[in-house]
Amino acid sequence: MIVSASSFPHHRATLRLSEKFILLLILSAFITLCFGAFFFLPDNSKHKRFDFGLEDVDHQVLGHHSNQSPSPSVAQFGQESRSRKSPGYFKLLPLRVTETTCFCDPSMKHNFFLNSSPDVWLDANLFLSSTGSSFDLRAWMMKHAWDSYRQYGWGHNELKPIAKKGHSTNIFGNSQMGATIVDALDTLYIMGLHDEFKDAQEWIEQNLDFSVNAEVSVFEVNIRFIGGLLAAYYLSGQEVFKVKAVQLAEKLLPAFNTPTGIPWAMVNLKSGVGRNWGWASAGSSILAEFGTLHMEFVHLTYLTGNPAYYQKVMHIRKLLAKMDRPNGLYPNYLNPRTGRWGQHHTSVGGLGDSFYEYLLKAWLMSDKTDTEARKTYDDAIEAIERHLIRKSNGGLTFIGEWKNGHLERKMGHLTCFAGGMFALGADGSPDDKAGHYLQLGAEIAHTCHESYDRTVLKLGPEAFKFDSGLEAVAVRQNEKYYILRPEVIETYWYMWRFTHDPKYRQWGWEAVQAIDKYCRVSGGFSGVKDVYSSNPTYDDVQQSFFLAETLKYLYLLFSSDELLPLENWVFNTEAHPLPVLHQGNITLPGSETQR
Ligand code: DMJ
Repeated sequence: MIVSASSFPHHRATLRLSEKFILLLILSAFITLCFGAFFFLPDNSKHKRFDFGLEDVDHQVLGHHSNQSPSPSVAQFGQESRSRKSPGYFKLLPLRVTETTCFCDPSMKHNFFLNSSPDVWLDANLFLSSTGSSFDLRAWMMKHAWDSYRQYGWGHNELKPIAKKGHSTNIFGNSQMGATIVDALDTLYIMGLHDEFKDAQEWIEQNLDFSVNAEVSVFEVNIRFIGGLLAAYYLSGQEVFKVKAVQLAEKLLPAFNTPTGIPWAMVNLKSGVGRNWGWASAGSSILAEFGTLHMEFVHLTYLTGNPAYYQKVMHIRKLLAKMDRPNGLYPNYLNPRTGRWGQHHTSVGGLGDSFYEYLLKAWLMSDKTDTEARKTYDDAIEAIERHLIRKSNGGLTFIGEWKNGHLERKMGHLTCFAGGMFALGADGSPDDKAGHYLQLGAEIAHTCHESYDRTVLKLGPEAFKFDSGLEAVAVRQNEKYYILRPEVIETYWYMWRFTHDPKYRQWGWEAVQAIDKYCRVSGGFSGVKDVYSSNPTYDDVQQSFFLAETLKYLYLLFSSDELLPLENWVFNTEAHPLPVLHQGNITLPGSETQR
């Protein structure tokens, strides 16, 4: 039945004055209500997924004010810092989450910067008594590294601080992709170096172009560029970083076009042609390279809704799960054509390291829902403990390498990250072994500190032995160098977060002093060729990871735990923080719940 207006008995075209008045009243009440809701209702809590930990942060700058009251001893350091909250600390306003893929309320970013002007974290003065001078990590180290690169190497991948010109290596192909700019972005942001951050963003907007004929390392470009851009995006909310990360990821995808889906080590960004390193066993891909894509690729799928990234890394995981593992260990080499292992070498240092790290972090990043990753990590660590971890005669715990059917009693600087990994993985470990793994982390931290302490420069060598009476010292000349690597400081920081034992800050401070004394030059910071020589020569490279990792971990080591809390952030292997995906298991296309 059709009902027309005329069929209503009292229909009329106009309203009486009193009716109009009542309508007006209702309308104005409604408008007042809307305004009230807009201004006074609490923030969009139902959409809030990430706590950025940037509220009430005690930002640190080492030293700077030498006119403070007498410093307590280093031993009091940890306890003090845990409880300290004073009006003297500047606050960072929270970066709020919006309902879609921008994780920060853009209107807050300005406030973030305004509130993060340099100030002093009083605890830092604890160190001044030993030096008698003031010290500012941001101004003295990060700014010096950045400004030098800005002046002499801008746009190049890295810097030659002695020659004072740009530098690059084959991992970035032959192209100037500003690796240092991208790698340093989030450190600049976290330290509140806003002019430098804006400068970097501008360069990225105008110059960062991936349509270049360059053959790059898939792994390096993933951890430094995609990881760096994603972290910068999550922290600042600036779309450009996400857009660039996705553009680059698209260029990496052809690397996965192999018979097995295990990616090539290198890919030409223009042609998409991939290949492996000439030095790798029988044309193999490297465990630590194809096994260190997971975090970034899951985030790419999360941000874009494109399942391809997620599927690529899950395919790698599934393939590895089906393979036999000698003694439960993962060899470092896997042939992407045949799907067979190459040489049965196993390492928790170079070639293997971050594969294990990413299993643990996949679990953490999924808000502990990716139990498959956790189980794989636990099984791998159990095998590593059984076959690779030993105690030296002098009582130092070390992680050796499995080579040619026996254990090589040698540990790399790279392996030192594992102390932090064990501590990070302690909570959630099977059979209630949390205490055991925290202890193992502490023992590795101790060993790695010894490797620094037993040198002339108090900087760690690239590799050190536990053989024939030698403990934690390098033997071969070509293992005596220090190239500004972060792993030992990374472990100090994790251990500090989990134990608050002041010795970790003390050890970090020793590293700061040594780097400052022996690596600082007028054109930036350089690696040194022999940490056992009192008169070392420089390698003349300021690595991009020095800004991305070494200085960031040092900064965090002397900062409050509330700055980037580990409950909410997971650091990729290049120290780029990515948020925990609290709903990751539900929202990821291709995850169990969606199939
Ligand atoms: C960094 O690029 C990363 O930490 C990587 O996982 C291993 N090596 C360097 C720093 O030493």
